[in-house]
Amino acid sequence: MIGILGAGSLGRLWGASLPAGSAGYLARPGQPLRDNLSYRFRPFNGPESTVRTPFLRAIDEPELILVTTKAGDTLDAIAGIVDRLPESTPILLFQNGLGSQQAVAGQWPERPILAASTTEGANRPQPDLLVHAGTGDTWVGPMTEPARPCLQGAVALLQASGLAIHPEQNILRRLWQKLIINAGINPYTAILDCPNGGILNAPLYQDTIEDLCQELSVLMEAAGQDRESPAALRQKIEGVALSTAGNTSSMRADVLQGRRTEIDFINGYLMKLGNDLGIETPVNQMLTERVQQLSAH
Ligand code: NAD
Ligand code: KPL
Repeated sequence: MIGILGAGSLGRLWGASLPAGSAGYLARPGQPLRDNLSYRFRPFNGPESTVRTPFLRAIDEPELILVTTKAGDTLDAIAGIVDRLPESTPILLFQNGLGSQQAVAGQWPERPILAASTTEGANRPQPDLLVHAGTGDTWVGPMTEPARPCLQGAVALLQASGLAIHPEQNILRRLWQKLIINAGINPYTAILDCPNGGILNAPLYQDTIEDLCQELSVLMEAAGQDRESPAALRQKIEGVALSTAGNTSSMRADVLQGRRTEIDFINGYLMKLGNDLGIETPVNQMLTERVQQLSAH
């Protein structure tokens, strides 16, 4: 049985995609016990159906935990359930950005902590409706030493979902690549209140993207990642902005719905890294502060 911590969009996508009976949600400590969670599922292709996924009982011993909370909730969410898990149970983190993964690995270095980078897209236009809005790929890799021997087993369990899952020894590299894209698209969409493609002609974007990519390039190299030129990073950011031109980014969606954004784990993470390494990051700082002003922080 796979345990899912965080029954939001991504957690429900896993609940709907894994074979019936192979996954269940972990209740928050103190949450009244329910038998199951029932919701409508609109797959990427095919007809809508109703999914009913159980809540795990105290006696259930999940063989893998998927953590699908927002980055800012992740440490507390795991702290709430970790004592009931054997030390050998792999914990797989699905958060966007960086910072939360290192915090969890640093808190529980003796546990098998894995991280995923996924380009699957799921959202909930209504509380009881889960939409699989975009199919993609999911890479899974180790964040702590004890996770290395668990990688293939975790990937095999997730492959039963039919989604495209791949093992990745260097998961930090994947997370950095996604971070670059999110840092170059998400805050602009939130500040400008526009879909991803709408940022490209906006003066705010055009006036700052070159300096942002310069900061990203220096930070990546200082963090031990392969050096990529500012022009190459800009090309990647604009390629994704164009290929997802009509999409509402997760950060814009959070602002529109009055939810806390993940800015502290995207441009905020980069700003903090710059502070720690003595690298100036004025554009990351400006974007972080402007998004923080828009949402509940
Ligand atoms: P979401 O807000 O829809 O879901 C998070 C869920 O976690 C919520 O239901 C919330 O109530 C629950 N939660 C919070 N604290 C908890 C706790 N202590 N115990 C149990 N549950 C708790 O967010 P999401 O869109 O599912 O995204 C989750 C993470 O996955 C984010 O970091 C996001 O960036 C990343 N991600 C999401 C998608 C996507 O398509 N939705 C794609 C890639 C990455
Ligand atoms: O990952 C995304 C997000 O919205 O968080 C992008 C790539 C910007 C697609 O919308």
